[in-house]
This record gives sequence, C-alpha cells and structure tokens, in this order.
Amino acid sequence: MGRKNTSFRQTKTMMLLLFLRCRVASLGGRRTFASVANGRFRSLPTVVKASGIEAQKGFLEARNLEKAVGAVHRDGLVVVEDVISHDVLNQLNKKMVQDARVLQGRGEDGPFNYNTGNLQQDAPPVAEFFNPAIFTNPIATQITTAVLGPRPKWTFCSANSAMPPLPGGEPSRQPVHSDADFKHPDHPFALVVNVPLVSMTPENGSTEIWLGTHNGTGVDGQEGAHGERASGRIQEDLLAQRRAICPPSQPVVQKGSIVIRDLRLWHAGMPNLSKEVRVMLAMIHFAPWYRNPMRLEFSEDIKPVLEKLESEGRLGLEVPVDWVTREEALKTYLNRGFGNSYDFDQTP
Ligand SMILES: O=C(O)CCC(=O)C(=O)O
Ligand SMILES: [Fe+2]
Repeated sequence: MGRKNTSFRQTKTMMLLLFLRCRVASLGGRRTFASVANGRFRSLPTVVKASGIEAQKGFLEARNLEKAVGAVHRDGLVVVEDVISHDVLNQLNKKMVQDARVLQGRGEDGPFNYNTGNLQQDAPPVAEFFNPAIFTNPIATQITTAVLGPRPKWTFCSANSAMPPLPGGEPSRQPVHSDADFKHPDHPFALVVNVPLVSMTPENGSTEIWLGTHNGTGVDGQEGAHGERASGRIQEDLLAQRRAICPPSQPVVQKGSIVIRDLRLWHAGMPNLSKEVRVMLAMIHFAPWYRNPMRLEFSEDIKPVLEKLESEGRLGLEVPVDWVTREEALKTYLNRGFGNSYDFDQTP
C-alpha cells in the first residue's frame, strides 16, 4: 500500500513536471530555456574545486576544465574554489572597503545600481593594487577561452559592492535583471569573471542567481531601455514561470573562489544585512569576434606588468587600454559611471 502511494505520488510529480515543461515550451512566440528543453534543473551552482597544484600552475586539468565549461554552457555559471590566496584578496579589500564608504557617502549622486545599497566601484587602477592573480587570473582565462575562443577581449574592470545600510536606511534588493540589456547573440559572447574579496553569504548579500536563464528570452523579456539606471529587468510573468520550474538560489561562495557568469544570466544584487562591506570584482571577457569598442583605463605603471605577462605567454587576453598618468588615474577612478551606463553592445 505504502509503495503504491509512493509510486502514485512519483507519477503525479512527473506529470506535473511534464505539464510545466510543456507550458514553458509553448509560450507563444517566446524562446524557451535550454536547460528546460534538456530536462535539467538546478538551483545551486556547480562548484569545481581547484587542487593545490592546479591553483599553483594556474591551470585546470582536463576533468575540472570539462566540469567548468559544461556548467557555463548548461547553467550559465560556475564557481571555482581555492583559486586565489586570501592574502592577495585582503590587501585589495582593505582599500576598496574604504573607497566604498566614500562612494556610499555620495548617496543619490553616487554610481549606484538600481538602489543605493549596491555600488558600481572600480578598483584603484595603479600597480600596487594590480595583482595578476586577481585581475588576469589564468584559471579564469582558461575557462573563458575554452568557451569564447582564443584571446578573449578584456574591456571592463570594476566591482559591485553590497553596502550595509547607513543608520536609518533600509536594506533593499535589486530587481532580477540581465546585464545584457540590448539585442545580443543567442550563444555565449561575454563572460563576467567575478572575484569576491570576502566570502559571500545570504547575510552579506551573495548574488541571487537564476541558473539556466542565459539562453532564454533575450531583450524581448526585459523592461527598461539600455542606458536607464534600471534597464534589463526581467518581466514578472517570466520570473513566475521560471520560479515554478527552477527557483533561484543565493549560494555561499567561499573567499578565494572565482565565479564565471554568462552576461545574459538573470541575477539580482541582494541586501547586505551584515555590518561589513561586500566587494565583488567584475571583469568582463568578450569573445574575440565580438565587436565592442570599450577600452580599459589604467595608470601607466601597470603597462610593464601586462607586458611581462604577455612576453611570458601568461596573459592570454587582448587588453585594449588607454594609459593615463598615475596622478590622473588616482584622481578619476572613483568618478566612473553606474553599471548600466556602460554600453556592452557590439557594432553592426
Ligand atoms: O552585487 C551583486 O551581487 C550584483 C550586482 C549586479 O548584478 C548589478 O549591479 O548589475
Ligand atoms: Fe547585474
């Protein structure tokens, strides 16, 4: 009797899943999700653990690389743990936390994304803070190269800082959005390399992620035009449909990890309920064929660092840079735009 009940329940669950899958697959005129069509649903990200030797060499062996590349294609995101040493992260974090408080003090005039609790914040673009283990991490580049093609183009270098509210302020979440708020290819063309400077948890505002949505509805499913502060918002009916078959998650991401996310993936910055600033760097690697004219702006004392990496065959990236003096770099790096003011679109 018990077994009969169980199998009846299983059958009912299967039928419900099938029904939901068909519902989504038949959404009038709208593209469906690859992960739905393949019948694979997961809310939590694949975590690849780099071995000590892999981290030291800056190179994943074949099995781990396969796992990472598979997750990026299937889910639009992978976490690779134990890639960056904590000492290296701590030095940058100390400076960026101070800078974050400066930006937070600018309130509504600051470079906030969707709400003032989430700041677009560049790292100081000068040599003493430019550690290649962070900014041109070879394992990150190995994965982005495997997905996008040889020598991805690195043209965006910034961070998202989830801020504990100021006294009297209320924590708030971002709307679920895609950073690809323009008509874009329906295959991978840009990957965001996120490097959290501290462990990310639901308490300090770990990003909410909607796995498998990178190959979904494109710009048709969004609200808010490019250039607006709140562009790229996913329509409510699509969120409800997706939630019913695969709810989002807010994973714990250990310090020392890198997160590689398809630019198209639905996600949302979440409130920071802790007392500490949570900085998460964001470097974007574009496919070599993708025609985006953006350039980085760095102090000229970083030039020899990149040239050395390149001459040793350890860069693996195209890096178009406007070089400026140290003085200029330090004067201007906290005066850059909010996230959606950047144009990630390509020329025809
Ligand atoms: O800070 C985060 O966790 C995500 C922020 C974000 O997605 C954005 O500002 O576009
Ligand atoms: Fe975003």
